[in-house]
Amino acid sequence: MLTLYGTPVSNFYNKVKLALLEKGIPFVEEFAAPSQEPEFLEKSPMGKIPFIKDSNEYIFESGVILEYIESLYPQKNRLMPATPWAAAVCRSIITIIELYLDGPARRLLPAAFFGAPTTPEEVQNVQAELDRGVAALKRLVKFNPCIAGGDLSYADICAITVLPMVSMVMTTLGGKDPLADWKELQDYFAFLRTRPHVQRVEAEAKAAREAFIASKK
Ligand SMILES: N[C@@H](CCC(=O)N[C@@H](CS)C(=O)NCC(=O)O)C(=O)O
Repeated sequence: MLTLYGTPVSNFYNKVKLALLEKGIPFVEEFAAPSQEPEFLEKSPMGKIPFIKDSNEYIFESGVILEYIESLYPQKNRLMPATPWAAAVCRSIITIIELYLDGPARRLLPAAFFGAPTTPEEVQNVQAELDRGVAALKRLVKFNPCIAGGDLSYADICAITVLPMVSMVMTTLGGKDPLADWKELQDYFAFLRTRPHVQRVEAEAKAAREAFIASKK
């Protein structure tokens, strides 16, 4: 059976976990924190989570893991659209979310959750980058009913596991949530949150986040 390593504190871990659940692939979860220990780097060369083990081989980077499970089970609850064009749209949405929304917000994670120092200028710079990313995302999405149009895809899995962290970081630092006024997105999140697997992943993420923050105090 496949093993998923990491912790539900990580949105990229939750992205892979939700993908496995929605595809209906059995897996077990094993806690792992990022590390630069040589033994860890054998499994995940950047020292990051998540990574998976399948038949004693390790695979890292959430996007690669999603492509791997899709090619293992192409017919089972397909999450990558079948046509090259639709698949490219799905990947474009994921890329915008991860590079231009998660990327900038991630720089403020230590300040938002662990009281690391930051400056109003830094928060403002991130805000400007996020506004640009949100504007790009608005050009791509469909919400018909899913984010890329059509059925649930990896773009939805990414949106619901990654974007709420962006909002959380900005509101925690007293900045403006770049997604709060986007009503169609908030309605779409409510629609995704009717799915039992989304509910499970979000509940386990919240519990893990609260325990993690409490352990750092
Ligand atoms: N591009 C990677 C990002 C993974 C990532 O940044 N994971 C974070 C936790 S959410 C991590 O391990 N950070 C530790 C580090 O950057 O050293 C993926 O998609 O898997």
